[in-house]
Amino acid sequence: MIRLFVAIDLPWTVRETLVGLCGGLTGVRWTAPENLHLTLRFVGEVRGDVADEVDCALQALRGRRFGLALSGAGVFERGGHRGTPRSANLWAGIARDERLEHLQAKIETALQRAGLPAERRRFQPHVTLARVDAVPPDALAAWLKAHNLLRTEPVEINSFTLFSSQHGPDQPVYTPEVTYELS
Ligand code: 3AM
Repeated sequence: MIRLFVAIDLPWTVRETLVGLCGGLTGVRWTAPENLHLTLRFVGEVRGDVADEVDCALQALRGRRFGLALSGAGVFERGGHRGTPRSANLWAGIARDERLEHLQAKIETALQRAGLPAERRRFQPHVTLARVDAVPPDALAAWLKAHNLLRTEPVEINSFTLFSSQHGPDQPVYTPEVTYELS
């Protein structure tokens, strides 16, 4: 079995900006610079033959290049009882771009054709900057206020990548398995 996801492997200029945001809070686990990515589709644990089907489907896809610009920051809170989140992620947002949405939709269609169940969650393009463990709400609000005006110039993205993910001692280890060119 192999754990896979489809993502944009971010150019170093974008990573540098993101790394600059990763600080100023305690009680969070910042994403390692090499792990920063924009997830297009989480695939999950699949058998080798399914991974081959996924690769074939992605090879056949014709996607267009697009401009990726960072836009704002936020927090996703998940799960939990009685208003206490089970987990929360801090993220940097991606400016709306039709070609990015189109690419994500094509990937979704291709993977369903390859036999994967449909993704139910709406696509909310973001880069996870940190997992939040225990941050005082005031400190989190101040961090968000300081960063939600973030805006960068678009950088052209000319490929997307199928990554595998393995547990690492501290952070997961993401390995680019196949890169697909955009035209
Ligand atoms: O890009 P982000 O960090 O939001 O949270 C995981 C990460 O997303 C997500 O896939 C990306 C690469 O690991 N992920 C992990 N398990 C997941 C699951 N069971 C998941 N997404 C959906 N369902």
